[in-house]
Amino acid sequence: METQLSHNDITHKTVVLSGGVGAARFLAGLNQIVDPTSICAIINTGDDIEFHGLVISPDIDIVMCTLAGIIHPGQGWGIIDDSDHCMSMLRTLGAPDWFMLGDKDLALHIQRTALRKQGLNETQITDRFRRAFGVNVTLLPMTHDSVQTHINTPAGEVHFQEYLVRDRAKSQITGIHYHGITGAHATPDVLHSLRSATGIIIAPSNPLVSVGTILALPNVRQLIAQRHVPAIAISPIVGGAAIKGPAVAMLNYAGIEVSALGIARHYQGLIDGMVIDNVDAALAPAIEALGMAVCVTDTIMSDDMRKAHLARTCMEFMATLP
Ligand code: FO1
Repeated sequence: METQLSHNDITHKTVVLSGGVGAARFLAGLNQIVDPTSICAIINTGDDIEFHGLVISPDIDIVMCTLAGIIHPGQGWGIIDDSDHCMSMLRTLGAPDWFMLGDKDLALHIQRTALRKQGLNETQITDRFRRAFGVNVTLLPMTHDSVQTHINTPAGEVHFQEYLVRDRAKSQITGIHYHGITGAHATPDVLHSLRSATGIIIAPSNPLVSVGTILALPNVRQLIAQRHVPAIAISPIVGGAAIKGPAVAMLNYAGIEVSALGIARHYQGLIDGMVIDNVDAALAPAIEALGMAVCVTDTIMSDDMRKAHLARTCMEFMATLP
């Protein structure tokens, strides 16, 4: 199968496996400290949902809008200085309003849906959008096939966004499923970027519902495990808690210890090095005993300086790995 993008955009890059907010903040740091055209993000699409007939790709939009400098800084999703006129009108009409689509944000979903109807795939659409926003990092949706993360709860099975946003992550998790994964394929651009990567970084994203979907696509895990370049992961768990999102409940459900050590065990065989926060320094020897190098640093990306610091530390750490 042909790649969609030019080989220049997907060859010899630092490839970052990405979910939403954590990955976006890390990529914003990388964007500051290396040539953005040397970075390629493979982005989870398992959170995608259709709402009001529109195709919504939250993780792609979160990464793209963060790099474009137009993300709502407090939320980490949605657009800065957005309004909600459309949503309040929908509410008046009795339409579902649990998934907030701001007026400016709606433009992305309207245009994505229109381009899909014209026959463009998500790689082409994302590339068009990111160029329009002046983003120089290559953004690759993980697949063109429909993969939807669903969560089983005692009340039944719900879409990931229903679990997270509508039900506020309050339901007990009794299962996590990637619907459609069996017949899904990573895009040719994704596979090419992994084959020719100069280094691979697993962003501090949810290991199950963000990175897990990417790794579940045929050939992706094998390509990473068999690579000849360094690969590292940044722990999304700091001091036994998740920086953002429902990772703790999901890790507990999956029987993965909620610690940087648990994350290291989860990625064992895929990575050469693990980046953990200063507060977890005591876990370093146990992680090293798994056969990987450890970098202990500040992983809290609360401002641009800290994002750049983490990105620089990760690049320097990767350069020390064989
Ligand atoms: N997160 C929320 O907590 N509430 C929302 O209403 C909401 C709407 C939304 C709309 C577009 C979009 O791109 C993201 C949105 N998110 C919202 C974020 C999203 O639910 C998740 O954070 C990601 O899927 C996880 O990465």
